[in-house]
Amino acid sequence: MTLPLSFAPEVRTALDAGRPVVALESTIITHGMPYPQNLETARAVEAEVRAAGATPATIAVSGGQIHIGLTPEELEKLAQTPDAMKLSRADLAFCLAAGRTGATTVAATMICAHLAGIGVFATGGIGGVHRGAEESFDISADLAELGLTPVTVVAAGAKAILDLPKTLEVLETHGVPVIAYGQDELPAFWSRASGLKAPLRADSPAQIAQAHLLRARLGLAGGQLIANPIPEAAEIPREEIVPAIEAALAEAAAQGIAAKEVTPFLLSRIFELTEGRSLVANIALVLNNARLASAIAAEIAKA
Ligand code: PSU
Repeated sequence: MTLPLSFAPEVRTALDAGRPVVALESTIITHGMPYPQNLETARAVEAEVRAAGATPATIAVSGGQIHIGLTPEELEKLAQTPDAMKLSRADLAFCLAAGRTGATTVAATMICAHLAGIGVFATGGIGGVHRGAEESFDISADLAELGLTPVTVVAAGAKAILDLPKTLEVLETHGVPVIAYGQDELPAFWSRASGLKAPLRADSPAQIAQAHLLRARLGLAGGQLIANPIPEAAEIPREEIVPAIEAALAEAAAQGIAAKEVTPFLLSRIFELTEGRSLVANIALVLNNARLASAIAAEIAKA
């Protein structure tokens, strides 16, 4: 049985030639942002990767195939499919078997990128330990995946809706290097500051690429999390975003929102509560992550 992977021609060509390729996820498109900003952002992120000299590979599932790179038409269609399955490790194979349409989270995108031979992936923010997890046990499968699958994930930290200290603890348990880029502090998605020191710090794409290659050489399972702070001009300072986060969390609790619905609910409520500012920041941080991921992919391709 051959792998159900369907490559966009430009991605196949780039991989065969050993040129830098950056994987991009699709849950951010279907469940992370409203239409049409989701489509505009997906296009802009791909353009950013190209401008940095790499080839973008947006990953999604449909028709029994994992698509590694989408055509403009496929991207447009996906952006208008909010009821696509939100795929993680648990439901990827089921979605393929059922022939359904699915958008890949960080966890599922890592799996697909690795199968496709892509080592670097850019997103907005990973999932993590939800607040109150001591009661709900709600911990994103993204964390365990980072401990299993050898892909370097560039994100703006974990989303600030989460319990960040507990998220760092779980990543440590899974042996995941959490590397802040260009600062000592762990960034918190919409804000550059979290009040937490990151376990590791890197100041150049070459250093991150070296660590990526050495992990493979050492036979270490799992990936790296690169926590890239949002650009200063786009950030929402912590004291401004925290009230919106608190309000959205209280509403989610009152409405009994659980499991896969939590993150999309919180993101969309924070969007409303900040009158769209959170989305503007989210778009800026994803573009910034796409640039850094492209630079890391270029260094790996060189080596
Ligand atoms: N980054 C964003 N917006 C998003 C996501 C990442 O800027 O919506 C998605 C990713 O797909 C990530 C998911 O895997 O949020 C986390 O969902 P959960 O907390 O349910 O694991």
